[in-house]
Amino acid sequence: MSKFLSRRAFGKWAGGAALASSAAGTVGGAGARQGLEAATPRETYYKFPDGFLWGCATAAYQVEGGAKNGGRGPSIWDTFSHTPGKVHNNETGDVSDDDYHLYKEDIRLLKSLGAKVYRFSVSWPRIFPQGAGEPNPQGIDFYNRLVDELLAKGIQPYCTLFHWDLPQALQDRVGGWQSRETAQAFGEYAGYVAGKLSDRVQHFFTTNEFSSFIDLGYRDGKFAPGLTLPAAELNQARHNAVLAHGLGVQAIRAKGKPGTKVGIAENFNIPVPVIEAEPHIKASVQAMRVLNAPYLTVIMEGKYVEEYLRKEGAAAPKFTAEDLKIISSPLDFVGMNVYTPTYVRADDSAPGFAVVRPPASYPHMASEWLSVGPEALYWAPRHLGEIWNVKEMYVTENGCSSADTVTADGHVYDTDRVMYLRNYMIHLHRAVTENFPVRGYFLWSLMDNFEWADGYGLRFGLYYVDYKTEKRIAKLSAHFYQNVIERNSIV
Ligand code: PNW
Repeated sequence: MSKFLSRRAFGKWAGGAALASSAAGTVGGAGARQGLEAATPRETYYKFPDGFLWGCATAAYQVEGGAKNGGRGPSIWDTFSHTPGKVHNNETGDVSDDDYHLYKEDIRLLKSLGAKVYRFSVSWPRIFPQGAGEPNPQGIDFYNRLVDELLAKGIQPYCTLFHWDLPQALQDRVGGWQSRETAQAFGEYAGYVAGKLSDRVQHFFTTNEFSSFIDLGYRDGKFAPGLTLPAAELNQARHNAVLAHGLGVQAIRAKGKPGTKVGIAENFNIPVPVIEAEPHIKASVQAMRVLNAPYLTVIMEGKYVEEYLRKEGAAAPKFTAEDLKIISSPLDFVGMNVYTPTYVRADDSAPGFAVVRPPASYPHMASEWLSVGPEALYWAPRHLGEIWNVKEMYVTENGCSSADTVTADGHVYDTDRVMYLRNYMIHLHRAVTENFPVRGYFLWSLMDNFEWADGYGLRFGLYYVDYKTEKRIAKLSAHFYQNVIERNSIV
């Protein structure tokens, strides 16, 4: 290995302290810090406000492994991934990153990035192996240990309650999200976890990305439980999911310590005006409300927009006024998962906008769906602020897949991910500069993990994971992000 490419020299060249590089590695000490002087970057105009909360996000089924450990029951993703032909190479989350056992090492990786916050999710079937009824004390114990370790390292925990791993028992007993009973069970589970963790966790997210677990799971059959329901049943499942969110909000407020904050993590459609001119901006505002009608709009407005009800006709969801009140329970903050833009233009015919499909030449990252549109990270907070007057926001996910390879010198030079992140962050900076109240940013993801139907074939991590050895290797993007956090500025 040449001197230039030794780990330490790489850290120097990257302009920050050496990063912890494997489960067994060491975090750079004072000596490695000298690298900072060796490569002081120029000041930029992209400074973030003091106290901006930089961090990373993961989700239980994607990183934990330990599928049979600690009394965990099966989830619909265990069943789905063990069904041949559903996931790339028939891969499963049985072991994954083994974070269930290696969480202390993974928190060390976070610490060496300088992360202030960490967004993790709780596995519902660890807490209630049967979906409801008797809690499994070993389940909450794992999250107690995780939270304590984060706090000991000075990292604030942000907890997501549902990131798609529905207990299989609920799918079997009542048809999962097709039943209101699942919404009730979610409320009880959310209240239970808030009761146990809110002495140390101040921020909870109810659910993550409705359209992913409902539309992909119950309409397209691409995600667990792999169903392809007709429109009326699909819309009812959507309704049950937003109802679950509302019941969760109420339960967290009832059972959490006073001062506990609750919000949501949602990948709403992000309408970006094709060009930034008034008619298209107006169209993008209308599109934001209409395209997100079944989920975020009803949560923020307490009613389904007319365009949605009219379009669905007889297939529209059945609901009561009381349901709408629960669904629109006030939130303390809104989290946005930002990946791709939806380009829209003004259009004279109703509903006043048209979606502009990208041409075949439009660039995307390793995931085909992940078209590159950095402006999405400006328009998401702007729409939330201008349309619904949201007073506290987080970027709960942003990141990308890349065809990462470990080169002969032992490094991963993911220059495309660095390009992607830098450009998105510049647009986030614009939003913050215009005073949209974005308080923090969670990069997806801390490390490579089980990418749902794409299995281990697509990598989103700042750390490369060798799944044979569970070794973690800091990618170039990890050095980039460490630098951003250290300087609180895009570098
Ligand atoms: C999110 N799309 O999923 C999830 O919250 C993560 O669990 C996941 O690993 C990450 O993004 C990367 O995929 C998405 O098709 C899945 O637009 C699909 C889409 C967007 C987000």
